[in-house]
Amino acid sequence: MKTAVKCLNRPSFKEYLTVTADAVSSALTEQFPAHWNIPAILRESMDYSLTAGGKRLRPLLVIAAAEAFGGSREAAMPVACAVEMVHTYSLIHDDLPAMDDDDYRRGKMTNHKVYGEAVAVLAGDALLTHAFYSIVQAGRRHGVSSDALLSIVEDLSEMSGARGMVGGQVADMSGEQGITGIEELEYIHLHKTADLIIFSLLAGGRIGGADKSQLEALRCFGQDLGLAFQIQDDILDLVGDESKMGKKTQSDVEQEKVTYPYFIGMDASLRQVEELTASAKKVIAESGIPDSSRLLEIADYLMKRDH
Ligand code: GRG
Repeated sequence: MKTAVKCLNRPSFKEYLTVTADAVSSALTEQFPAHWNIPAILRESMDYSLTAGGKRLRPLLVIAAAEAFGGSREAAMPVACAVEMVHTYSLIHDDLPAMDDDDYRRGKMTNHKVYGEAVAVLAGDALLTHAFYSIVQAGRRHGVSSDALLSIVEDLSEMSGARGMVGGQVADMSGEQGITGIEELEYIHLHKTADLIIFSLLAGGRIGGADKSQLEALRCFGQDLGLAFQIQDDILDLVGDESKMGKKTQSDVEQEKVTYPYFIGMDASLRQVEELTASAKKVIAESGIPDSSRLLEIADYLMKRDH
């Protein structure tokens, strides 16, 4: 009888997640070397949010996509750090009184509650700006081609800017006065959330040497995964609120933030997450990517996440 041959050298997915997240956290601490002359409060404020306990999902996607094509994680790391810095800036700004006015994030005081609004704005600005410096280091230190770097810079400018995450955030804020339908909600999710996920996959693919059709597959994978991630986030928010305040009635849900569960209900939202994840996995499985196993595992992990 044949027995399955277990690859002894291949870390489990859980180990892969932990080791990768730790490596990203450690690389992030090296982004602003001690000998750089930076005002202490700015350094502290950036560091506070960079080390506040994020899941490092976007860096993980950069690294897993690069490795899927045989690219090295060392070469991918500066870009992985770049996307985490953009993500961190967006969270700092999102929490400000002018936007969501939140006091806590990831169980800790928000950046502006600790350092004041002005420093929080500037820490966000500095993280966004430094992301582009970090991308360039992938070329300077690890030989990533200028061609790949140009496309990565172009993608990040587009996907984090007016046509991307910032556009999605503005649509979300305007939409709070009344989102007209699920298409508008999809626009918000696609840009506010999915674009940075798509960016991460494309950047990893470019570092690993993906061809045009493989990049397209990564884009579709990222889009489905990004939407699924945001719907799951909406679901987790609602479930979290329910566990704090008891089960909500349909009318409670209707008076709240306009989300997928608001439009289509909880069961249909859960089904949507499953369908989008299945469609994301299908596109990757059929793409001819040399080793897509980690990407597929990430899709399953995100669908089952509880925070
Ligand atoms: C201020 C320009 C600007 C944009 C803000 C990211 C964002 C856009 C707003 C945060 C609010 C929110 C719920 C956004 C949707 C994206 C999302 C689910 C972010 C949280 O990402 P995780 O779960 O966060 O990866 P961690 O804490 O793990 O890093």
